[in-house]
Amino acid sequence: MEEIKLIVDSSSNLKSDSKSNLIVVPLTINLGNQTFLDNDQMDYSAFLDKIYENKEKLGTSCPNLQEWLDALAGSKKAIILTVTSGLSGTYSSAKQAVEIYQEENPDSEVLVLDSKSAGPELKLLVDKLIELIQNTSFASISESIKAYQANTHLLFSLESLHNLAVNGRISSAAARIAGMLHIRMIGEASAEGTLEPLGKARGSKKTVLELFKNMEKQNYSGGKVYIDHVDNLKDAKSLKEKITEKYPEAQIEIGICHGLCSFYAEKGGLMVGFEN
Ligand code: X90
Repeated sequence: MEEIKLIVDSSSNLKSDSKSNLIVVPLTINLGNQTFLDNDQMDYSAFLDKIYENKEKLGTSCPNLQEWLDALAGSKKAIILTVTSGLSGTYSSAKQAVEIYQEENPDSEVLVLDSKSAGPELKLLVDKLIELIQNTSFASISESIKAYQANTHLLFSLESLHNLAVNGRISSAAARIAGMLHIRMIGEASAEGTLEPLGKARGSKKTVLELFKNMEKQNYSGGKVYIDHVDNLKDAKSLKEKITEKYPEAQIEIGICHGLCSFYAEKGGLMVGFEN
């Protein structure tokens, strides 16, 4: 097996794992004049409270070139998977870093992939990449992962769109829903990797039902599912139960949103990555 480094940014809600040669590069969250690196040392729930205490300017920034270069250091072959280029400069900063890396290491090969998504859909892609690294040649990974990606999706429900709206990451149509009290927006990552509203729901039961309905609309039929939540284990569990009722064999894992996804999906948010 070739030694291939797998590098993903922290929008994936994953932790670095030396067993799979996986390195997670952090994005940064800025609350007023405080800066938080979205890494393993972050206390996500304390961070969440800070977001809501903070009345100053809130924002995020993509990893800088040095962070990518540090992650790439020493590798002959590497794969970088990033959060959607439709909402973040992360993909383009990774591309720039790779250019610099390859000038210094002309015989290195680096594949940079745009997930067109965030959170749990990246977990599916990382699982598949680990499998491909073990079973196929480096040259064929790009095509295989793109074929897989055509059959993975991201749905989400959001109780607040405040942080997405103030940072200009959603359209004006979606921003209008942001003002509605007690309404959750159900949405999907579009093919271009932007946030696409699909509908609204009131209360946990309706939200879970809507998410499940939309999964089936997108041809879900028992594939692998990752559900990442922001302080909302209850609804994550109900969704898991709902899926399991109809698809008892489905492999479903519940996880938590790390800093970047917590910042944008906000308290109560659910993100659902699934295969169809
Ligand atoms: O500062 C930056 O470059 C980071 C910007 C990232 C913005 C997207 C993060 C999304 C997190 C919110 C709900 C899912 C929307 C996904 C649509 C593709 C989660």
